[in-house]
Amino acid sequence: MKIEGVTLHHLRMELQSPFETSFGCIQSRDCILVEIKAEGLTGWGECVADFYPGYSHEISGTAWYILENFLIPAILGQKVKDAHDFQERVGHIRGHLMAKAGIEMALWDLQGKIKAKPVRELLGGSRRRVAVGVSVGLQESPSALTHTVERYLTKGYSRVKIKIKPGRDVGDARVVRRAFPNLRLQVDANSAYTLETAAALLPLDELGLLLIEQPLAEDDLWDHSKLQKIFKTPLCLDESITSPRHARQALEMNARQIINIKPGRVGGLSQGVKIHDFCHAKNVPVWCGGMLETGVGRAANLAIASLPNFTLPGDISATDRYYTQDITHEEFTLNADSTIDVPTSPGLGISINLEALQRARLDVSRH
Ligand code: OSB
Ligand code: MG
Repeated sequence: MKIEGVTLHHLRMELQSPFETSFGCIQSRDCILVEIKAEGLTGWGECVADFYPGYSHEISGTAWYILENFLIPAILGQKVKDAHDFQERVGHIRGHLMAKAGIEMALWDLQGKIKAKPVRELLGGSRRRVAVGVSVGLQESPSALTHTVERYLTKGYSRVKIKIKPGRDVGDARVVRRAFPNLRLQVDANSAYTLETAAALLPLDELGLLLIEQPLAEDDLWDHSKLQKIFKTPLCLDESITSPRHARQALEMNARQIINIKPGRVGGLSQGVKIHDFCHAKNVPVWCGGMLETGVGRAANLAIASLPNFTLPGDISATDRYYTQDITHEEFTLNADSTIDVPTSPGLGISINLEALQRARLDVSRH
């Protein structure tokens, strides 16, 4: 497809309630929407880099710079065959995986529209609906946490992840476990511990958790492999897996037993599929993480989560868990069995609410 134009939209979206993790509390969420024109069609992608470098060093500001100065020039006015062709063109640009993923997602959307097929099918996914859960931020008190979890259970979520940090870990998890003995429960530390301080988490092993997500540093595999030796509960890596190579090395050194795949974090859907395929061959389950995406990124997450080895529920919640006004016309809703339907229309299967987009927009740049 010949790339005729690329427009970047820098959005700041108000969350429906504050989201607190070990790296801070956010009330609004940045993203960059990438709009690409080719063959008379428009494709949309979402770059999930946020304003503040708490989850990742990559932020909306750096992604904007890299998109404008390096990634857009690598495709504008040129014929790009597909995602793999795109990855080859930008292979010499180190890092900036979220920026790359934003463009790649728009190319998938375009390709689906050109071929009149949903992205799910292009990626090789088969499921029509995907099992999902909800990620619950740190709350004011253990009783507020129980209350919030209960509210989500009432809505129909059957798997809950709670955020933890030093001093708010075993106690919080115990309270939730006591209130909901059969709940599929997991915790996410977002790199808040060291090998030494993580010993405080050992009592979690008695709570029947599905997994413990990313206890140690974002660039660490080795200490996770040491930590896994002393935990019965599977460790799951999020921040530490930024490429198929990291996924392979983590598996080889037993640094995890489960992998969280976020297309944005690993440089695009194509890279997510590679990690999925590799883990599938090794019998290591994966699940789809979330970055508080808009409807655009959520549609892409649903598409990839329809692949067969996504056997654990994803952090892909209904639209109303995130935003009172999303920028897609489509709203994602939770089915009674804690699943969300995968879009079936061509491409990502979403359309943009331009008014809502303009209201959330801080900056726009047309190429
Ligand atoms: O660590 O999984 C994480 C949100 C932003 C950044 C990092 C994470 C998260 C979440 C929310 O846990 C997942 C979602 O529902 O999108
Ligand atoms: Mg995480």
